[in-house]
Amino acid sequence: MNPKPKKVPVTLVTVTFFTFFILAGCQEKEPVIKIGVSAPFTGDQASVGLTILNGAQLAVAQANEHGEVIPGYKLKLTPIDDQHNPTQAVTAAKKFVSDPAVLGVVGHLNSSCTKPASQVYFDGRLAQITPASTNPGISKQGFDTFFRICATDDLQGPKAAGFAFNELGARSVFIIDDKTTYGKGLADEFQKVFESMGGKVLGRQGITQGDKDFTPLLTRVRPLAPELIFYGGLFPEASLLIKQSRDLNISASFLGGDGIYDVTLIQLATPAASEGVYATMIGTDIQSLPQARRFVEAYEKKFGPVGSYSAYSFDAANILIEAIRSAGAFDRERVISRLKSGRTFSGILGPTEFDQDGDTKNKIISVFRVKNGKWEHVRTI
Ligand code: ABU
Repeated sequence: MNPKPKKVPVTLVTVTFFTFFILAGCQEKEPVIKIGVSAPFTGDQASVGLTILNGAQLAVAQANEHGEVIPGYKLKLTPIDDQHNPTQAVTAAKKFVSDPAVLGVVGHLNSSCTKPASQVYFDGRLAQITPASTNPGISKQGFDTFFRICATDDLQGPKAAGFAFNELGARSVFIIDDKTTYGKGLADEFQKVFESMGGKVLGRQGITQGDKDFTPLLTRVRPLAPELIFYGGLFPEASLLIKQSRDLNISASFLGGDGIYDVTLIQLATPAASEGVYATMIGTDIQSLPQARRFVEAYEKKFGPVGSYSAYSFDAANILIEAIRSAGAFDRERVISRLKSGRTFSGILGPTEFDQDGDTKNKIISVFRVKNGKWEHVRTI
């Protein structure tokens, strides 16, 4: 009798690899595949971080209602709070990478978190789609695991400068930023273009996230009488800057980026102080998109009003779900290659196609303004 042929090592490796992944999915009560989601879910940025969690949650719930993404497995969303802390974001990324049932991640919010975490995802061969981190440098690191479905600050900053100069008629500005990857980067892009147009920068000051009293800074700004204050940073500090500048009777217009575009800004600054504040946003007005109507209805029913990044997170999760479905197996590398394939994903933001760096080719910047205590879409710029 002929001896059984020995299996070659590569087969053993393959079998072990797939067994490992299949068992990973079976360790739960029911077999699952997971999508991770990470952003600040607690702390002062939670109101925006939760828009990311909720958007992804809706996408996963709808996918499970429509059937199995991979036959035999239920899709599960696994959230980890990064507390907008880069160290926590790296810890979250390591947890996702070390769980073989995780096939993709939606996250993070802050560019200062997304950037260091992207190295972990790259090393762990796990696809990451950020719905909100806009620093352009993140996608220039050569990581084929990184994807982004929003426009970046090398577009947002210049567009904001053009809007300030041409449409607000501002010729002088005082620039404040929060010294983060996002805030400083956006302010740099704004300053470069505003100056190149002939605008005058009367001063620039960095602040620290978590600071509460900006009165000493604003007291120095007041005698300079800038026509505009531009802020690179997020809404918790922006709301205090706005309130405290109005309390000091500073009448300069106030403009910031997508990081200040949140209803919480109006609540914290008060509707009276925030009236007339402008923010650029990395996309269009979701409420105006016919293809987003069902999403808006379903989201509002489940979570209340649609927030800053709800739609971006919903689309990011759906793109991952579609990539997992078409990969057809428990295979991170196949999910990455589906995302890299150049195909068009259709979502509520419209068609999304990723370029060679993983950035969306959808590059839209809008302006919103606070009017009667609400953010109102001014127009796409
Ligand atoms: N894009 C605004 C907030 C997130 C970030 O890029 O840091």
